[in-house]
Amino acid sequence: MRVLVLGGDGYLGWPTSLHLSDLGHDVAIGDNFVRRQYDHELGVESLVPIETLRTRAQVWQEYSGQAIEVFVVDLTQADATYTMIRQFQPDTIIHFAEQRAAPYSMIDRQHAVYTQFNNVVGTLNLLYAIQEIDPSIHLVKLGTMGEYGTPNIDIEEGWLEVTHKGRSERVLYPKRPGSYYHLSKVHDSHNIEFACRAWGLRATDLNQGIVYGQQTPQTVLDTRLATRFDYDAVFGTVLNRFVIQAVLREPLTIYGSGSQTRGIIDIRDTVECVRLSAENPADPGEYRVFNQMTEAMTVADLAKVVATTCPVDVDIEFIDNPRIETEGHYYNVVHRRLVELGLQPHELSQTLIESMFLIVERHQDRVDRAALRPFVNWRRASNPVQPPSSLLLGTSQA
Ligand code: NAD
Ligand code: USQ
Repeated sequence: MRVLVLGGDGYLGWPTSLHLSDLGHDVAIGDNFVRRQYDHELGVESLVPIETLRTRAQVWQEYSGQAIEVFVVDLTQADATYTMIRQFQPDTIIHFAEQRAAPYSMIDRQHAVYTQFNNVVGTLNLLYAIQEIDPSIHLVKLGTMGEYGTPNIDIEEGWLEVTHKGRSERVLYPKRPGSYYHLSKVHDSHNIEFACRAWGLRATDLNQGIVYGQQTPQTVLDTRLATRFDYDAVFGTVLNRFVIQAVLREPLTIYGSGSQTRGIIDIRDTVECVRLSAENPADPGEYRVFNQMTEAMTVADLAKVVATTCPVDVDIEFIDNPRIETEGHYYNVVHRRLVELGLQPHELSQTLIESMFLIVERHQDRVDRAALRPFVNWRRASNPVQPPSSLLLGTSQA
């Protein structure tokens, strides 16, 4: 297949591109590098150093003999998006290219507007480009489990059979997301479903849980093939942060009571789920949703697994929850369809956490500890971005 991976310079897009290229698919990447720009804005960096996309693609070609073409394109620019698709002529487009941090979207009005503009307009341009250039292209779109929120009923895969006053209907599962970022994904889902209904497009919406881990069989071939690993309180996700905090002997920061339950997934399963979705496309006119998670755990349990795996004592700090989210809730998610397609899930193991400890130990001197502390409070309309501690006037670093 000819596969265009949008957002292929990011945490998940890069290893997915390598996985698909390794299997012989003809892969191209589209990205505008804005993720690297957020790091400059926030004064942080990936814990693991990452190469430029051009270097990454070059190194991969040396190892595999497979070329990965690179398009520097902002999806909110329709002309450039259309040109990229006309030039590459993909069979499948995998769309990772969005602003993906809930705290970033909750910094203030400007960041909320940016997030929704970037994500919703980018996806809408893409839908129009597919319709006008080649409606047979299969769109595989990264959504999120957070679209559903934490309802007091089972979470189905995208759709719900409802009987109301004696009449029945199949409806999109009701959504109650918890940030302006998560809301952008809900808006995308509605736009994609409508495009399938109106124009006969084919799409798979992958409602993915929180990803953990940093290595895949391809990214470990050479340090220059590494993917990013975020630890800061804006882009770092919970399990990755707990692992980094444990190695640095910093307390694991549980927000609220830690009784919130989330779906999680190993990065090696992410790339495999995307492959399975791409190689088994939706039918023309079909909008299908897969819940892309392999197990559910509370935040407190995630902290416990990390603390018990760590060879030294680890402190746990309960922080007043800066987010608005339900704790101690019901959570039962159906996630069958990817397993039916052949997914063999990796469950969270102490071995994996130990391997993450080793990665962190290697790069721990790159951490700015101040960046671990959360500063985005959902209850405030404005949360000023602090300069990193190393740039504060009057401070010096050893
Ligand atoms: P990431 O920020 O590392 O990667 C996203 C990439 O998209 C970046 O390289 C960025 O430069 C690019 N991008 C953003 N806006 C763009 C635009 N307008 N035009 C072109 N490129 C643009 O994020 P990630 O962690 O790899 O996540 C990828 C996708 O998976 C996102 O859509 C995210 O919402 C979803 N997701 C991630 C997780 C997770 O735990 N990381 C969980 C569930 C869903
Ligand atoms: N949390 C802590 N301590 C921390 C960080 C987070 O207790 O130091 C808690 C949060 O309060 C939340 C949970 O851990 O209850 C998850 O937070 P997170 O930052 O790991 O994940 P989230 O903001 O939901 O976003 C991440 C990705 C996003 C993706 C989403 C999947 O950044 O792109 O969409 O996971 S899901 O959560 O299923 O919506």
